Amino acid sequence: MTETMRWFGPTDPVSLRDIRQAGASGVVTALHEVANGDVWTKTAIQSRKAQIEAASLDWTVVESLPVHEDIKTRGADWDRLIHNYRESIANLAASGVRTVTYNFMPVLDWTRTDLAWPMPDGALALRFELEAVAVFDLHILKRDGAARDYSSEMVDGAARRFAAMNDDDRHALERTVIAGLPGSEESFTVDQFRRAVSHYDGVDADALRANHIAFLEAVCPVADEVGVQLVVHPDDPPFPIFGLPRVVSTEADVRNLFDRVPNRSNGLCFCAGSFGVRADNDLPGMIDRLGDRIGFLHLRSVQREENGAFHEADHLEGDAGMASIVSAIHALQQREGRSIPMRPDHGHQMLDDLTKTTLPGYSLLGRMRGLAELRGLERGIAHGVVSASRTADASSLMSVG
Ligand code: DNO
Repeated sequence: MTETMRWFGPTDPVSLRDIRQAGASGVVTALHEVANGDVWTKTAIQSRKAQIEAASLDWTVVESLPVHEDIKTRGADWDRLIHNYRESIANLAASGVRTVTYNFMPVLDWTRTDLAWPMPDGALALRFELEAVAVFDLHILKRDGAARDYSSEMVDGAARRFAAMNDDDRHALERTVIAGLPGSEESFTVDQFRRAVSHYDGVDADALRANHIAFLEAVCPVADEVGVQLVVHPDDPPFPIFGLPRVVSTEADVRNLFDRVPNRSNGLCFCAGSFGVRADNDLPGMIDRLGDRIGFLHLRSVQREENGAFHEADHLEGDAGMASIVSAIHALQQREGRSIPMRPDHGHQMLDDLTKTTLPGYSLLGRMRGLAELRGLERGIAHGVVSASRTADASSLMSVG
């Protein structure tokens, strides 16, 4: 794997030097300062690239070139936005940046309900609870018909929970859900969020799928021509929330995209944490079967809990089965003779980072730990030290004390 770390640009509290010392050879970044829908110019791309290279790192992957809501809903501005998207792709290719991540999630990108969930060792993890989403949806957003989307037990539980919250708790939940997590590119007040959700009235899962395909059909020919691979990031979490459809949640969803738009630039960002929330996603099997389309890897593990909740576990723990995933990646790389860019996705807030201002999920030390563990796992597999057997569980290899 080509080891990278995400960097949010010059304002990121984690510096390029930190990333280099953490052991990455490249960064994954975006021109976050460019408004969603505007063209990324050659000059702006070149200048960011030069800054990265001055720190002896590569700009390995773009994450993300955001897809404007008017493309997702096929709104009035579609033609202009597609034109701009194509131009940004061509400009990136001209600067030698050839892997471009995007997502097709309506309104919200990744969503969590608690950004500081204490782990037994005192580190802080990100967590998602469907019941907390229900509290926001039913009692703060007050979305029409929302109660239909939750079980009656959850509706009752949400009512009790809302009643027990004070104003600060309610405000904190609201901000966590809709203020925008790092990289989300969008941030909403409750009114703005309500309006944004209403733009999807009449856009169901089938319509969203059709719009995704129309987007790919419009941009992939240009990407093919200039040698860029577009990699779609799966839905996080991989199921509908706030009544909004989500259509990149399973192997069948992704397979359908490749069947419908076979262009070679149509690729996948395999995010183990996002797909791994669903127990019906067979993660190593997906790597085997979708392998030639995988251009980028997000490695992270979630621990599933009851009632649609999950939290982010240590990279080698939780439900992902990381040893089997890295074994499948190793086999894919051997088969195809390539090294796939990988980033340790998120990390716990731990050690000195507990006293610093950090971006949720993107503090340095937790990700550095993840990168070190994943790198070690891959080296072990490559040297035949770690069994590549699909049943091997990395956590059982040594008892660390
Ligand atoms: C979260 C990230 C996502 C991802 C986008 C890709 O940590 O994985 O925000 O960057 O969905 O467009």
